[in-house]
Amino acid sequence: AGYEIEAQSRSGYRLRRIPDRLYPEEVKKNLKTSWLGHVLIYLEETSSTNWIARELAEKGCSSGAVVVAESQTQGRGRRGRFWHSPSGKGLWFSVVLRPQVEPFQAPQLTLLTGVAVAQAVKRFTGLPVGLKWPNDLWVGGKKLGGILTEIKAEMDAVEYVVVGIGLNVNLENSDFPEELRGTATSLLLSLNKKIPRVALLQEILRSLEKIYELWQEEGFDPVRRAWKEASCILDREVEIRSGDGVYRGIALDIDGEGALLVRTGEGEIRRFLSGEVSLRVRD
Ligand code: BT5
Repeated sequence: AGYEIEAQSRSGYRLRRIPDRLYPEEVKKNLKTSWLGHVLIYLEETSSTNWIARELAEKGCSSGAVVVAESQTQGRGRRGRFWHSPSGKGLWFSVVLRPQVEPFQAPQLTLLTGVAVAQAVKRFTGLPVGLKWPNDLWVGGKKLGGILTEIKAEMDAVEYVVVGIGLNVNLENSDFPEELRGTATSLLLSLNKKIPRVALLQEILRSLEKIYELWQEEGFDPVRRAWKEASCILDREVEIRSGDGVYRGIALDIDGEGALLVRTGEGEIRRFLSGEVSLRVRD
């Protein structure tokens, strides 16, 4: 399994090297969460951890079950886009949650997860991560990670949510396909050093559990405040594609439900529940 053990007659054994793998035994050791990640499925390679998490949820797994993979062959972004997930280089994982909320509140989980990941990365590496509404993690104008939230719900109650997190940790430039090299980055590229993935994953799971509990107890308000602090789009000029329209304006705020408010013209403020935001660079 990649553990290097030295044996010496009469003196015993010495563990010389722990492999850079997200083995559940390693992740669960000193995890220090109350429930998140206590059920943890590890896969060397899978299609998409979101798919596996969904299957688990359908079978009735408890809230907080986590699926991690070293690599994904069909990692997904939103609207069927791909997520590049090379082996052993990133954190590609999904969490099953069963929040007591109505379906319209579920998108708040994307924002909440962004806050959890940004805070964990900051604590662990010192690197400030910017949040771009609704699901992007940014560093230095490039994409460090993304979140894909999928829900199953009745009209008035959520059955489960699968939150998929992709974070580029130890990818070198050559680990990215040509078309992503100009727009994507990793912690390794930003910090110039390799980051231990097990410890970072533990930090993220602890952070996510804490902020999720806060959200369930106190609602979206404290999450909204934390999100605004980490946002990299507020007060900036943005272009947003939503439905079949493209709008330009200043990103003003997110409201009490997590929708983005953009001032698109004199006195006109538009509210977006979904969309693609890009920052406009003035020349
Ligand atoms: C996202 O979608 O950013 C959500 C990504 C979620 C990935 C996780 S990994 C674990 C779980 N299992 C899955 O199958 N998915 C989740 P979106 O905003 O639609 O961005 C997708 C776009 O980001 C693509 O069209 C590419 O341009 C770009 N992209 C793809 N892979 C990337 C990478 N590794 N780093 C940076 N950008 C990437």
